[in-house]
This record gives sequence, structure tokens and C-alpha cells, in this order.
Amino acid sequence: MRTLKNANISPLEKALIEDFGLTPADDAKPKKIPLWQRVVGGVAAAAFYAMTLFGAGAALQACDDNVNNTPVAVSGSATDGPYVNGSEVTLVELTNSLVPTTNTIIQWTDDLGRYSAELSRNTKYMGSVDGFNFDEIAGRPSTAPVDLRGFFEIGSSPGAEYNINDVTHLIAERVKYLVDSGTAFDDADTQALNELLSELDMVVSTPGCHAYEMDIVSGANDCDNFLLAVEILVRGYAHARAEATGDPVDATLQDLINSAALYFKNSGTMSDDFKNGLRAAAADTDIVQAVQNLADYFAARGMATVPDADAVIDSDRDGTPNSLDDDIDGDGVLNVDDSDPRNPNVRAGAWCDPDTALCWQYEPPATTYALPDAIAYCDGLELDGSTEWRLPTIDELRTLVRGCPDSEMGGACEIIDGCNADCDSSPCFSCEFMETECYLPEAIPGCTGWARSSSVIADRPDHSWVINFETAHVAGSYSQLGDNSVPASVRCVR
Ligand SMILES: [Ca+2]
Ligand SMILES: [Ca+2]
Ligand SMILES: [Ca+2]
Ligand SMILES: [Ca+2]
Repeated sequence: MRTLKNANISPLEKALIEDFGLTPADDAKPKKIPLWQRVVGGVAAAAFYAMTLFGAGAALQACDDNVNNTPVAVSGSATDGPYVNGSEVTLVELTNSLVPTTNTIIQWTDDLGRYSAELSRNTKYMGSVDGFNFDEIAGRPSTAPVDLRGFFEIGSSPGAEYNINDVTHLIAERVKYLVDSGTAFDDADTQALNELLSELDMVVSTPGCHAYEMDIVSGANDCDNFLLAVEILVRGYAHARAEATGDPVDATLQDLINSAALYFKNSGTMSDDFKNGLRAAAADTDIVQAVQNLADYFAARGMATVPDADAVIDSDRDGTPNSLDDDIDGDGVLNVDDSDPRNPNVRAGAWCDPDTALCWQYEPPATTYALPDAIAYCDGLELDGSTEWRLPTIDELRTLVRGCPDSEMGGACEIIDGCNADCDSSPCFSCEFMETECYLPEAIPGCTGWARSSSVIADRPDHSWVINFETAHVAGSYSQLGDNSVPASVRCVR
């Protein structure tokens, strides 16, 4: 790429132009454009670039005297979550072919990401924003700046809104590509959004607007709901991926949306990785909490309305959005009967471990049982539409241990079903007592002390193997609890 030498182009503008691969055709010539008047200068620059890049025909079109390019007061908001006070919005005036002119306006946002500016009527712009923004999922500002961009065409109405958001960012490269291929801007913008919509099967929506008309800050129509849904899902994906890689969340988010926009550019499709990431986010993200976090942020700034992400997010991808779905997580248990209606692994009183496919009694009974009574209790249990419950073996019970590798099933502790008492000499008590937490999966409550298994110790049949989930200690009942007649906690399995 050529270096830009034009003194009229600021470093920021230069960076934007280079980001987009929109280098002017000739470095020196823009200096010859009379810039004595901004609007006229913009039209002249448009004509210049159009002439050099696309020939005289396009230039004549750009010089059409019938087009009213006088300035009009407009506003908009930059959101990926709202941007914080003083975030920088850069508005670069473009030719009809989306080639940058030298006319650039920089504005700073308020704490809802809102900006205002006087822009040329009937003229296309690239808007971009740089700054920190509110992370709806974490409920706090981002820890690094996130850049977004978008294209729009200013109409003739004063007060109209032109927003910069995740959706404008995701489709920007594609819009530019389509315009470069000869599609009119408005058609390109509509086509790109429709293509994006058809790729997102975790969102059920027909927004009926341009991406730059979507806004989470000042409304809750279907367009705004769609935008908030995409912002939450992209952010949810970024959080999950950052957790898996150990990378920072905001850098991960930036990488995800930039890579997705680039993939989308030529194909009009999203990668399987991106779609799967958003699908997982639709199922796993606490959408209610994310919307509440945003509502709290708005309320602190005197705003009552927040878009309804659940009106368009379809967590179980059955075609019905969450707000209309009587079984949101698609686990076959209606919301009203579901111990956790947002989590398909938690059903009516049961939690199914995705790692083992074993389903567990969600909450253990308050009563403790001697071994024969524990076996009878589980055999007689009716829960979650099933009577197939049993007292777990020690092998099954050890699959519930989390956070103590020796005691987890397959760890160094050698106590398994069928063992003699000498298995107990292996490292089965290597973790600390936890006062407030428990060595159980986060998804289930009930940090009991000693819990029974059905595994009787082979050479001491009046005793059996037990686990204390407060210490992850796997032991023979003879040393810790007493024989099979002593009551202990129970959690049935199927
Ligand atoms: Ca659904
Ligand atoms: Ca459903
Ligand atoms: Ca359900
Ligand atoms: Ca559920």
C-alpha cells in the first residue's frame, strides 16, 4: 500500500483509510482541491476520487447539481454496550463508491455512546468509534478499548440517527465489497444485513431496518432487540473463548468481530466457528442478567427503556424466541416445572452431568439414611418423570468431585467399586476443607458432609465407600463414619 503524504489527512483518518484498504489513487493531488469551504470541498474531492478511480461518468454523477448536500444536524449512538464518556467518533465523508474524501469530523460521545454532528445531506459516511464500553455480561466497563465502524448515508431529515454498533461492524466489509462490485449502497446495506440474518439461527427476527438504524440506547423495537441480542451473544462468545484461552476478553471480542467481518466480506456467510460460538452463547449466557446489567446502567443515567433481547434470542433454536417459548432450554421440561428453565442440564429436580451423561438428584434429601434405607430410598424415588433412580456406586459418586484431581474419578485415589480396604492407602484425602464452597459441580446445590455410595468394601462387607464433598475425601466408612447402619447423606443417580 502506498504511503499517504497528503497533509490534509490526519493520522487517525489515515489509519482508518488504511484499515479499510481505501488508499486514495494519488497521494499528492488532493492538495489541489480547494478546501475553502468544507461542503463544496467534499463534493470536489468526491468528484476527484470518482474521476481517478472510476472514470468521468461516475464523476459527473457525483457533481449532479440536483443533489442537495447542505449540512443537516444528525445524531447517533455507538454501542457494543454503550461507549463511555468521551469516546471518539470519527465521521469520514465518502464518495458514492465509499471512497474516503478528506472531509473528516471527530466528535466525543456522552456516557451512552451518543454523539451529534452536522453532516452533508444525501452523502455517505464511514463512522467509527474508539473507546471503552459497558460490558453487559460482566456488568462493568470493558478493560480495553474496542473499535467499531459502519457505513451510512445521511438523508435530508434533521435529527435522524446514524448509529455505529456490532451489526454495522459485522457487515461493513461486505457492504464495501458489494458496492465495489457495482451494487448501489442502499441495496448493498440491505443485502448484507439479510445475509447476516439468514446466518444467525440463534436469533429469530425480521428487523426491517438498516443496521445503522439499530440502537439499544433509545428504544425497544424489533431492530433494537435484534442489536442487543447480537451484542450480548457476541460478548458471551468472547467471554467463553477468553476463558478457554486465557486471553483478555476485550481483545478476544475485537478479534472475533473483525475476523467475522472479514470472513463475511466475500462470501456473505459466517464461519462455522463463529456460528457455533453464538449458538453456545445463546444457550449458556445468562441473558436475563445481561439485560438487567444494562438496565441498571441505563437507570443510573435516567433511562427507563432497555431492549428485550429474549424477544429475539432463541436459546434452544427451535424457532420460537425465549419470550414466547414454554420450554426455553428445550430439555423437555416446561419452564414452570423446570428447576432451571435456562439450563438444559437442569430438569425437574434433576441435573444431568454433560461430562458423564449421568443424571443426579438436583437437591439431596434433608434426611440421612443407613445403607439399606438409602438403597430403598433411591429405588423408590420418583423424580423428573422417572422411577429409574438408584444409589450411586463409588465410581459414579467420584464423577461428581470437582477441583480435587486425586479424588476425581480416574485420579490417584485407588478406591473403586469392588475394592478391598487396602485401596484406602492411596492418596484419597489430598485437598483442604472448604468452608463456604464444595468439591461439587457448580450447577448443583447440596454440599453434604459424608455421602453414601452403594459400594460395599469387598473384604469388610459391613462397611462401604463414602465421600465427604466438603473435603473431597474418599474413604471407607470404618474410619470416618461407622458401619452400614450409621445414617449418612444420599444423592440418587440414574
Ligand atoms: Ca426456543
Ligand atoms: Ca423450546
Ligand atoms: Ca425446560
Ligand atoms: Ca432446564
